[in-house]
Amino acid sequence: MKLSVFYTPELTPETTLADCAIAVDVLRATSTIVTALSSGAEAVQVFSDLDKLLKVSEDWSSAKRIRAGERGGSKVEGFDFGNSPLDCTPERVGGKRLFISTTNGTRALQCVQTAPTVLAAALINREAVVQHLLQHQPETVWIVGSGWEGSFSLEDTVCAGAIAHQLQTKLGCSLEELAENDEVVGAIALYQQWQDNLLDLMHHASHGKRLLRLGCDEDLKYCSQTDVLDVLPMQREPGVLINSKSLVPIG
Ligand code: 3SL
Repeated sequence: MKLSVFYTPELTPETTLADCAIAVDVLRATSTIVTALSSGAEAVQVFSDLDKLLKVSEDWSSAKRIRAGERGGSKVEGFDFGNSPLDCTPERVGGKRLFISTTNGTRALQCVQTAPTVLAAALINREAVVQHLLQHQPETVWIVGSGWEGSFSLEDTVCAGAIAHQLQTKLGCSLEELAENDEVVGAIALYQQWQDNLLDLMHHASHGKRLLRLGCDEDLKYCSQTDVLDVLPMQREPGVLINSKSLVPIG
C-alpha cells in the first residue's frame, strides 16, 4: 500500500487516480457527513453548486430531505442547515437524505469522485477509515485535504497524519514503505506533535479562528475528537455517500 497526502484539491493530480481516495474536511464538511450518517441519514449527496442542489433535491419530498448550504462559514439563506455536525441529530436527519454544499469540503469530494473507492474522513471516524484500509489493502491511497479556498489547513493535515500514523502502526511498516510523497511525512509529524492537544491545534488554525469568531466553539470541540463514531461514508454513486458499515453482507 502506497499512501499520498495532498493538502488541497488544487494540489491533487488530475491525470492519475488512486485506487482509494479519501476526502478530509475536519472543519466541518466531512465531520458533518460522518455525523449525519451516524444519526441515520439515508444518504448524503454533495454539491459544489447551490442552485444544482436546490434543483436536484426538489424531486424529494420535504419530509425526506434536508438542505444544508454553507458559504464563508455561515448558513445560506433559505437552507435548513448550515454546515454544523451538531445540527445532525437523529431526530432531524434520521431516514432523510442530506443534500449539502459547502465552501471547500464538497469540492474535495468532487475532485476525487471518479476514483474506484471514495471515502470521507474526519478525526471522529479515523479508526473506521483505517480499518477499511487494513481490510481491503488498496495499492494506492490518496488523502485529499479541503483546505480553505485553495490554501493549506492544519486541521485537515493533522487528520491525514492521524490516519497515516495509525496505518503505519497497524501495518508495522516503515515510513519508506508507506509514504509515496513528502506530505505524508509532514502530516505524521504534525499529528505526533499535536495528537494529545487537537483542540488547541484547532484554536491555532486560521479556519478554527474564523469559526470561533462565528461562535462555533462547540463545533471545534466536537470535530477535534478522535475515533468517536464507527461510520464509514463511502461513495455509492457520483456525489452520493452512504454509511458502508450499515450495509448487510449478501449470503
Ligand atoms: O466544509 C467546508 O467547506 C468548511 O471548510 C467551511 S465551514 O467549516 O462550514 O465554515
